[in-house]
Amino acid sequence: MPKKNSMPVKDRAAKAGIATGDEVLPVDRCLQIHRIMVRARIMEERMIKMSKSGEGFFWIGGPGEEAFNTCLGLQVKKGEGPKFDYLHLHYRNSATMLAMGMEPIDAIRQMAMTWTDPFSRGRNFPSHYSRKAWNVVPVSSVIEVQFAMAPGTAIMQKRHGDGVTVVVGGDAGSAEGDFTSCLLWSSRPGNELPVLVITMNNGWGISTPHCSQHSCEHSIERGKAFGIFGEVADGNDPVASWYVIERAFRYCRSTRRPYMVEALVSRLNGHSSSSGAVRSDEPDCITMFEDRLLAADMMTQNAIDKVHEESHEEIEAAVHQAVQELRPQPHDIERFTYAPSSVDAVYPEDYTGLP
Ligand SMILES: Cc1ncc(C[n+]2csc(CCOP(=O)(O)OP(=O)(O)O)c2C)c(N)n1
Ligand SMILES: [Mg+2]
Repeated sequence: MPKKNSMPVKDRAAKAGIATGDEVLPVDRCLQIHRIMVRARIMEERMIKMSKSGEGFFWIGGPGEEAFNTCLGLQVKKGEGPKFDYLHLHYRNSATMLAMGMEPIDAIRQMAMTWTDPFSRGRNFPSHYSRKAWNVVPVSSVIEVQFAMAPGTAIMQKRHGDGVTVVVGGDAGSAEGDFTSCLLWSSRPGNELPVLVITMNNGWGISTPHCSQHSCEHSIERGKAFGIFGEVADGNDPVASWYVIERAFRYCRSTRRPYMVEALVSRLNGHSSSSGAVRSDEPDCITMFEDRLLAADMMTQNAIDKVHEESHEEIEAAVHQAVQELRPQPHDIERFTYAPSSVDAVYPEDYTGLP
């Protein structure tokens, strides 16, 4: 098991920051995380409005997952190819993408279904990201398939450098066989893989409560059958999340073996726009973090308000621009759908490749 931060108490006290237990997150890091969390939230809330006002058609996303997802994105070894981390995300990872450097307008373009959407050219749901330059493989609406694919990138990574495959999904999805396939493929004796298996447990699968389906409280308990270590994180707490993710990355990177994290998070706007996206009364990671920033004299209320105002301005400008951009045209329908392959030479004009 990876060790916890063992900084002596006197040094920890001298180091200004916000603490959860023994672990302290320094001021600069807290302010960076706070700003990304706020930008992500305001972006998602504006996208919900878009889904209700006709500027978009369907919304699904990550309000409530900002604390954990921001800390994840900031610690990814970002780049293209085998030497960097691979990300098999789910549809609530917008804060991860913002933390990695995504411009909000690109998420909004996908929401508005414009041709300028760099992830799907206006043809996929919002929060269905993909970015080759960052090893972000396309997010699937079919839940949990990413867990069957993740061992594939990890097999290749095991032979190149210290890259880690990160796979993220919800608690309900972990009931599917793909989740168990991932555990099995990641832990074959002598062929263990550097896979960081993350379950975002918001307690719900659309309208089905977690406790009505899972006899074990935490998905990481299932790792025991495969010899995989893991930790449960308070995913609403950026300090706890930061260090759980740091330990998990360090373990996978150095041992080239799998590790599991279950993050307990809130679901703040229901499942998707199909169920109304109405705000719930579950704990809000941003207001809780802001209370701690104020109590630690790290930010004043004015400084917090300024971060919100600046984020609102950034997002409004992005929406204003995105909704004026071109939408896909009928002749675009088959463009960028299939990658060129040797099959095309054998069966020109036939996308199925079948005789
Ligand atoms: C294979 C498959 N089965 C069912 C669905 C319908 N569906 C979409 S989201 C969802 C619930 C997922 O819950 P969870 O995995 O906990 O993720 P959350 O949405 O709570 O983040 C279901 C059943 C689907 N998209 N794909
Ligand atoms: Mg869930």
